[in-house]
Amino acid sequence: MEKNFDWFKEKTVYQIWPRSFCDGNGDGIGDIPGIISKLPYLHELGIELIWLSPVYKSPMDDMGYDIADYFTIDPLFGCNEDMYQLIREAREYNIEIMMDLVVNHTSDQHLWFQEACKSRHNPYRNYYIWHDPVDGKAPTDQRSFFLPSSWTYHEATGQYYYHAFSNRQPDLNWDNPKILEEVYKIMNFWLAKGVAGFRMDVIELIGKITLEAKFTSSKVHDLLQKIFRHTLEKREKTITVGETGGATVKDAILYSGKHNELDMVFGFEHLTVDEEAGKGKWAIKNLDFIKFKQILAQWQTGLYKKGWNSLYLSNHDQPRQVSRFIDPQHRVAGAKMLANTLHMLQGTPYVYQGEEIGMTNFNFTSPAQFKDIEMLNFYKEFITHPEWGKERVMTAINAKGRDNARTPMQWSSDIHGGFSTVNPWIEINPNYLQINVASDRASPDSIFNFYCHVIGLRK
Ligand code: TEU
Ligand code: CA
Repeated sequence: MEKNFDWFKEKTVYQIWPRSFCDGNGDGIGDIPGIISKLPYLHELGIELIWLSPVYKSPMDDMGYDIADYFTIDPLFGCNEDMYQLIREAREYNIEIMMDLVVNHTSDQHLWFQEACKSRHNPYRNYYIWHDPVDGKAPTDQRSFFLPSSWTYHEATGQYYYHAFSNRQPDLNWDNPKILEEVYKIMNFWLAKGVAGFRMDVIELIGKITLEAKFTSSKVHDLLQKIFRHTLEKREKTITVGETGGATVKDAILYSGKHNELDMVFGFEHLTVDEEAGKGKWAIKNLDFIKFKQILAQWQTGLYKKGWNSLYLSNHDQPRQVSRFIDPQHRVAGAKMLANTLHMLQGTPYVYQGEEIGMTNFNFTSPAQFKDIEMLNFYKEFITHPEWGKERVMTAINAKGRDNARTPMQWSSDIHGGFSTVNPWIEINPNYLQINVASDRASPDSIFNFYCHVIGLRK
């Protein structure tokens, strides 16, 4: 079989964050039957690939990016049969599904971690990263993405375990060859069920050198080549995209240029132009448009004939692009300008749910409205911080908080925006009365009709 590396190059990917896309069973939470009911909509938009954020069993500490069972769909989203039906029915619309592979860490509810915590000699102990206390404290002063420390002390066995994210997302120990075997099984299971490929969550971090944690090494390329050979290589048409927050153009060429690791990666460089260098997402500053254009150009020229680009401005971790890049009074024209800019570049474009109708950030006024662990922890830790305080924290959250992108999809001006028949799990943006699919569909000059046009043009 000759592997086809080009089959996806005229296609556009639509990212669905399932909890907020469409509620099919009236419990206020998006689900797979809801997604199935919207396949005709995605077909009308011209979509031919879906990146589906995690739908596996999870305690939802990080909204599904903390997986407790990689082979079972969480009952909140439906059952395995629903997933197989989605794969089948999507194909009838010439749409393939990419699932989200989250294997830098598991949930602390995963069987492996439950076993690992039973004793230092449990066979699953070194599926994770454990260290003795150093001078009675955590082994390093490494911060995690969501907490002041990346280490949590486990009383019962007297050691710390490492977690790059929440303490309920223990990192897997990729120095243990058994982890590769487990990941082959997970990927081959879903590939056999008919998924076309995967978006790979924080995949650069599996190359971390323990203790420095965030520092990545060439190890990630060696691991990805092994994964490619044991799962994707023998299949004619697959697609993968790696989430590589720290990647440069050079890294992107290594990941995507030799057709033996990934097809493309998500870089973040172009999305750091509104934060103070090296200070992280919450240290907001005026967006530097010149730098934004330069970075897009560098990735275009740098990857030309050497690798492949992903093209995105939005996802479930980023604020709504029209609120980030455009003055409110120019929302419609601005949304079209961003779409035109992105879709006329070389690479694979990603449309995040709601972007195609110009959905905006929410205006949070109280932490009672927050659902995202990153926002809740940031608020809790920094409102008492001498340099921050409540006002600066709320300004940063309204600019960059992930829940801005996680409010219910606005389908119509009906109650709850047509997302559900009951109160959604998270507040809907009150502007759903004006900004929704139904009204955009009805007006020829709408953002939605522009997206249909620009996606069609590429094809
Ligand atoms: O995101 C990884 C990542 O880079 C984020 O921590 C990002 O830097 C941050 O959210 C910016 O606000 C992936 C998933 O996309 C994210 O939803 C998960 O929370 C995270 O990994 C852990 O799985
Ligand atoms: Ca539901």
